[in-house]
Amino acid sequence: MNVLIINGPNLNMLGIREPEIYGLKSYSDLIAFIEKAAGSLGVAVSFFQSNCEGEMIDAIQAAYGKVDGIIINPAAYAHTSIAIADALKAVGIPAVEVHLTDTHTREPYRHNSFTSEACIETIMGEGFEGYRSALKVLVEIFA
Ligand code: DHK
Repeated sequence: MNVLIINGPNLNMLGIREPEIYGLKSYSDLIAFIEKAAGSLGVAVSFFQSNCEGEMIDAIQAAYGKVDGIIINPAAYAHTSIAIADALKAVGIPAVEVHLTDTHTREPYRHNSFTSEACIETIMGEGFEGYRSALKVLVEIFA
């Protein structure tokens, strides 16, 4: 099973950005965490990170016919991007949305997620562990 992990804007700044909210661990630490979690679940993972909405859409479209599942943290684009939601619907690849923080307990403008409407499940507030939970959701689907 092949899963593409897409991380959106500012997640490359983990460890530097607002550590009181996002923690002290870096984006590289996140990649290492996911690689280890995926390895123990027998899942092959590839990674894409971008600060640009269009590049994220291109990555979703390029995944068509190539991966079994997508795990996406659209970051702030979750709250604004109907275009990313449409791309996820267009390819029809089972996708799980992850947020490191619980966006429902943060500012009101973070409460809605357009992209989660295109995902089979949304996991939030679990930090890095949320990506392991998302991998498990996809493993269950393909079991
Ligand atoms: C990450 C971001 O960058 C924010 O814009 C979202 C999300 C929350 C997260 O919790 O991973 O609102």
